[in-house]
This record gives sequence, structure tokens and C-alpha cells, in this order.
Amino acid sequence: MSIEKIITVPDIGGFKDVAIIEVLVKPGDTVTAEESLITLESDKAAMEIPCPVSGTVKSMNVKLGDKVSQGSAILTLLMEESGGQPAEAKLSEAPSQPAPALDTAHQPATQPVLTAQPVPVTSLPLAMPEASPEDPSAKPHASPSVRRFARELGADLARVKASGPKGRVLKEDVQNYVKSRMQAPERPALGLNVPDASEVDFSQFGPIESRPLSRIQKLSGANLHRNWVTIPHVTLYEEADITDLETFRVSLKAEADKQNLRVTLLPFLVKAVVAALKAFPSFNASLAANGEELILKNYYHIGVAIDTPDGLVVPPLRNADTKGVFDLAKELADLGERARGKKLRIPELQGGTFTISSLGGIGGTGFTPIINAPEVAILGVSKAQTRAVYRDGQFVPRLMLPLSLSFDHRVIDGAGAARFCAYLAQALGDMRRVLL
Ligand code: CAO
Repeated sequence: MSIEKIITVPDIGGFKDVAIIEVLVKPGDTVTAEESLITLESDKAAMEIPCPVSGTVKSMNVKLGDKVSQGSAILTLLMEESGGQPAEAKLSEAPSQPAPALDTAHQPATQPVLTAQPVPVTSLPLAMPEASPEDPSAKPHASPSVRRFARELGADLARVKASGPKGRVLKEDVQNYVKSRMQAPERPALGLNVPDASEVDFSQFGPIESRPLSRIQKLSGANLHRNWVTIPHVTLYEEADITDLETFRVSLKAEADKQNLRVTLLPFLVKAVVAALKAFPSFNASLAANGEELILKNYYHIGVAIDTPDGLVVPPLRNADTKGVFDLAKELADLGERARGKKLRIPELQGGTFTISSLGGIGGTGFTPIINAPEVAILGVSKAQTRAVYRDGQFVPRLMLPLSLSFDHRVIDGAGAARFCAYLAQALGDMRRVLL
């Protein structure tokens, strides 16, 4: 046997005549305890009123837009009599006076009355901005049931166009949004929608052999791929006249031999790069993970790409600003030897602030180095060549060094990169400038 009970508005913090902005059930609906029945909204807060017990909605006492206060009858519920009172309900006998009147349909409560605790939805700002995809800071306003509904469908409420009062997102809005997304033509994902490389049986064309990639190749390959596709690279080319520097370098040979050192161009490049980084600090930096800050580093750990039989490794020359050319040459020789002998430890490969990738000892006239994230720039160096350079009205033979600077365009603009390269070329043209 079933009994009828009137569900009323519980204590809602003293608010009176609060508007019903959502009616979530209708006659005939089966509701379970804690299921939301209506949503109320004052000018300060929104809250859902849950059902204190389970049952079937017999009739509604309110409709959308009605105003209610504590004690207003919401609906009449049919409950199966179970002998005892439901544990979650606070049951009281019918009041001798009718429940406080609604400003619309009010029904005197002649049956037992149940109340439940309201569930706050959200504090509302004075003016509610309409949720807009253009303004990610605008928080969409929606009742918990609509939020739950959107969550179930995986719909981002911030992208749903709200049609409810004061910019509130309604269930229909979520439905319309999902419908429009389902009907939208499929778009390629950010231009990376490339077909998988098809597997080819090369042996059908001739003899082959298969060689597994080294561990370093696999690791660096994944990093290079990520950096290449996630960083907007631009490469700027420059030439430095290193005729005088080469004369100086060669003049150091006897002195270097005595120390059993081989002083190549690279240590000079490191010194010139440090000078340029000091003049242009945003090149010695990293983008913060939130993408909203640049972290400038006051230390200069210059990574050097080293070619090993197992692949590329990039150990940094730490605090290169504090070291002289001979010290750097010595450290480079040591790093190179240990890199090729697979003796470098992981910490020795970490902490770089800028990288130099030199192919100068091998060849090439220029290339596009891939930025070694989280750094923001990398200098590629190709083989210096003696060329006829037009100077002071005549062609003169000069040793010209090709430089290729790749930079992260999110952090550095083209003009900044051109200034950095011009500064670097000037420093290499006259190493005394490094002292300035
Ligand atoms: N132009 C002309 N000659 C150059 C030069 C340049 N830009 N750079 C170096 N040389 C000369 C050196 O002076 C040296 O000459 P000597 O034998 O007469 O002294 C010779 O070329 C060989 O130099 P090196 O390459 O052994 O030494 P280095 O200090 O210039 O470079 C290192 C050291 C570790 C960077 C290098 O051995 C190396 O591994 N380079 C490859 C880097 C690489 O693979 N980068 C990745 C590119 S993208 O994948």
C-alpha cells in the first residue's frame, strides 16, 4: 500500500521568494532519495533541492518561474509503506497551518511533509557572463544535473551556448551542442592527420638487411620528433668572418700541444655564444610549463651535440662563462671521449641552456638544427670556407663560417634572432668584443 507525502522546500538559509529556475521531475517520474527535484536561484546562490525519500511523483505543486520559500510544497510523492520511516528522511506530521504559500499554485499540506537539505550549486557573480569559447575565463553557469549530463556526454560546458535566464546553460543547450558536434564534418587534427606509413616489403626489390636502432637513437628520435612538431621553428642563416680568429687559433697550436690539447673552433664558438646570450637573455631561457612566462637563466650551460656510433648525445659544458678556451677544449675532449665510450652519466646530459651543433669538421653549407627543448634556440655551425668577399672596393679572400640559428618563434621573433646572429658574427669576427 502506498501513502502520499508532500515534499516541501527545506531551510534555504533564510531566503524568501526564491525563483525556481529548473523543474527536474514531472508526475509519473520515479525518484530516488537525494535525486534533485528543482533548482532554485537567488541573486547570491543557486541550489538544488533533492528528494528526501524514494517514491513516485503524483503531482507537482510548482512550475518553472514560481517563487518559493522554506516550507513551500514542491510536489506530492507516492511512497510504498514499509512499516518504518525512511532513515534519510526527516518526517513531520502535517502542520496545522498550510505550508507557506507560493505566489502561484499552492496546495495546503494535508499529508505528512518531508524536507531535505538543499545542495548549493554555486556562488554567482553579480553579473553572469555568458559562457563563451572565446573567453576561457568565463565560467559557465549550470545546475548540477546539467553539469552531470554534460559530463556524461563528455561535453565541455564552456563551449555550450547558453539560452537560459542570465546566461544559464540548460539541458537542451547541451543536447544542441552535442548534436551540432556530431553533425559537423570531420576535420583533420591540427594538420597532423597524416596517413600511417605503409609497411613495405623491400626484399621484393632487392637484398636487404635489418639493423635495430640503438637505445640512444630511439630516445633521441622520440625527443627530436616531439620538438620538431611542437615548437614553431624558424631558422635564420648568417655568416661570420673568422679569418682573424683562425689565425689566432692556429697561433695557439704550440701552446696547446704542450698541454696535449687540440683547440678547435668550438671553444671559441662557446665563448662567443655566451657573450651573445648575455646580451640577449631571452635566448638563454625556457618557456614555463603554463606557457605564460619565460624563465631566464643566469647560468650558461652550453650543450654540444656529439656524434657517437650509437647516435647523438648533447652534454652541456657547465658554467661556460667562467671557463677559458683551453679549459673548454679540455672538457670538450673529455666529454667527446666519454660520450663515444658510452661513459656519460644521465646528470651530465641535463641542465643545458643553449645548444651548439657543429658539423663544421665534416661539411655542409647550412642546415636546420632542431631545438633541444626546453631550450628556445640552437646554433648550427657548418664548414668554414675561404671565399672572395667584396670589401673596401675589392674582392679579398676571407674565411667565412656559416651559422644556422633555429629559434622558438613563440619566444623569439625574427628581428631578435637577426640581432643575436649579427652580434655573434661580430664577436667571432673580433673575439676582443667578447671581453666587452
Ligand atoms: N669549419 C671548418 N673546419 C672546422 C670547423 C668548421 N666550422 N669546425 C671544426 N673544424 C675542424 C677542426 O678545427 C678540426 O680541424 P683540425 O683537425 O685541423 O684541428 C676538424 O675540423 C675536426 O674537428 P672535430 O669535429 O673533431 O672537433 P670540433 O671541436 O669541431 O667538434 C664535436 C667536436 C664533438 C662537436 C664533433 O666531433 C662532433 O661530434 N660533431 C658532430 C655534431 C653533430 O652530429 N651534430 C648534429 C647535427 S644534426 O644531427
